[in-house]
Amino acid sequence: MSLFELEQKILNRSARLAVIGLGYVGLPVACEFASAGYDVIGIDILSKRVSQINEGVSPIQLTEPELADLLANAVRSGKLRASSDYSALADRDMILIDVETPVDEQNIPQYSALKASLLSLGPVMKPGALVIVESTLAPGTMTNVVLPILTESSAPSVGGMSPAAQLTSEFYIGHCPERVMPGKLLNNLRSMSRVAGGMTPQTADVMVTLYQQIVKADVDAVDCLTAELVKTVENAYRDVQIAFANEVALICEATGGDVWQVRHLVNKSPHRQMHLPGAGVGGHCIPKDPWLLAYSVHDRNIPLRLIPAARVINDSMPLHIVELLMDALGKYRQTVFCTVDESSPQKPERSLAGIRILVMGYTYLEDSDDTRNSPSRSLILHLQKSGARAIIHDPHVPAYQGDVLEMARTCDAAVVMVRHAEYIQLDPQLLAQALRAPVIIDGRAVYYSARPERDGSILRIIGKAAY
Ligand code: SAJ
Repeated sequence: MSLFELEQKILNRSARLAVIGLGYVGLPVACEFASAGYDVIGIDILSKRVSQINEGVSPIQLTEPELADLLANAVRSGKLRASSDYSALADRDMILIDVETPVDEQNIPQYSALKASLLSLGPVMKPGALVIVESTLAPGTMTNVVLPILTESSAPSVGGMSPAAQLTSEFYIGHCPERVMPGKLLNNLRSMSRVAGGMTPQTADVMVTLYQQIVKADVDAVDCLTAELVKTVENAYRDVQIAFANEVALICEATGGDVWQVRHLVNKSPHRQMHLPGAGVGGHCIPKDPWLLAYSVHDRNIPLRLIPAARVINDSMPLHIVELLMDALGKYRQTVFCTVDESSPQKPERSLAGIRILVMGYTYLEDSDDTRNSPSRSLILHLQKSGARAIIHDPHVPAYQGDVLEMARTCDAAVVMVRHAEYIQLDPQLLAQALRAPVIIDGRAVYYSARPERDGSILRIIGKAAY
């Protein structure tokens, strides 16, 4: 099939679509194209997820209310169905790939899911199919990984295809990186601009036509490398900006400043957008995309310093929270037990051994149920290494739901790791009174406006000097 024919099928809604990977990215995409009138098959290796979707039940709960209805209607209309069987893709004109592309401990991209989907798709896809990878990729991946694997896996077997079919068993590939955010999956999908990277300019143009059916924002036609660079750079940019804010927070703590006031006033200056300092950087995008970008030059002599350094700074913030906690608890002990280590009066007893710490927030983002790469996980490991016991509360994670004040009553101190609405509404004085040692470390400035009572409670806000 020619690209012109593909474009006509897009415009008259007769194009048959598929989405491989029905997670936070793939499922909204599949639903959106189905509700736009396309016949969509969703492929996922998790049979439970496939069954849920075919029953019209969204596996993504809570923070995406509209998605549940969109899915139910798409399935009920027969426009969307899910399967684990790749042979169902044999009649598909366009196949979108939305599988995970994480990095490992050495920050090397792990493409096993991507490669597996390409190896399964190649042999079944029909000649002239358009394959669009939406997963975030290290620049160069479309040319060096996707194209060779698809070429190899779709190569006609000697006896398997007629000579004519073998002549036309070409395919088209492109990269259109996703720009979703848990809690705003459908909103971002519909309203954020997209970059349509085609292996050829003509392919990019057809991709623009496809995405214009669901995206009410710019869809910019570029080549694959540019699309790979745009996505990884936009997130590396954010990571560096957050790291800058975090480093300024450390300076303000040490000098007696208030990073929140400094940030507010700095941002009044034109062309300044200082980001929010905090207890760390989590999620499925920001912690890994800078490493995908860096990997694109791993085999060349390009000395990357800023991008890796930003990752180190942001990944160190949970440990900094533990430092603040040790400092605050030590000072509390000084005031209550009047214990001062004579040998070093400036270094009060800082041990966390046997201490129970209430960790408030386990997701990586406020009012979301997404816990991927959560900074709280890193914090808890540090606490456990220090001999402390972490008691976790999170209103959006079923395993950690509960009455936060009741839980506080069993704990010695609290650390706020996520800016959940429930915590914003909680009176910090009630929290301090519930705790056995009224010590609160606030890693997201939730209680910035609070004034701790003069009853000895200690509220340390990241980026602000101790009272
Ligand atoms: N964070 C900070 N300070 C900030 C902003 C975020 O510490 O100023 C932390 C958050 O607490 C969180 C992490 O960084 O732990 C990531 O936060 P995020 O707001 O960037 O949320 P994500 O990871 O869902 O980011 C996604 C990204 N979108 C895509 O990759 C398509 C990001 O590029 C977007 O800017 C973001 O959504 C958004 O705001 O839409």
